[in-house]
Amino acid sequence: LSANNESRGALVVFEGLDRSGKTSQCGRLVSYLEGLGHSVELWRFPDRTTSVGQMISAYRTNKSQLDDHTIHFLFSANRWEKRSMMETKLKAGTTLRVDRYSYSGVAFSTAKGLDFEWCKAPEIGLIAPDLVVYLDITPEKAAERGGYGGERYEQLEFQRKVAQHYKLLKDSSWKMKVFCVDCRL
Ligand code: NYM
Repeated sequence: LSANNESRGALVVFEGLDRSGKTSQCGRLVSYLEGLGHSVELWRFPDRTTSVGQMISAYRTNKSQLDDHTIHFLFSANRWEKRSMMETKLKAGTTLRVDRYSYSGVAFSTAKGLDFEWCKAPEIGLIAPDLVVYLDITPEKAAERGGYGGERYEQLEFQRKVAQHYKLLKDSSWKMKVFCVDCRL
């Protein structure tokens, strides 16, 4: 995809800890852009509508157990299975506002202790975002919002590790044009 092609839609990714406010910020951006007359769609990963997405959901709610490497590949496969649709939409001029993408894949898996380079490898070849908006919130503040539920990653200790790994990723310049929004207040 050529970033210089003016009729191409933009790929804007929102990233952050669980409960950082991605979903509401995404919704706001979509309404704003639609108001300006743009064609915009709100996507999210994991996409639970596919069979891979259903395997991911079962894992996240502790209905299935999977090796850390295996679930890493499933999250990545879930992005790959949407790649051609993503390309078609962007080429047709639709802007995609995506809740989580490769950065979640790498930040969450490296927080579990998997190797950084290994985690990035399956993401190579996916469409690079035009912008990644990182919603910067402390793990403590995020935990206060709405209370964590039964999701296996929604544990304060683990979210602290994820925050550290997001930071490493942000500083690593890995395909990221990051714009940080301070949500700590
Ligand atoms: N997650 C999400 C990953 O571990 N790897 C990924 O590649 C993606 C896209 O799944 N805790 C994790 C982050 C979240 C969870 O939660 C998705 P939600 O509530 O759908 O944003």
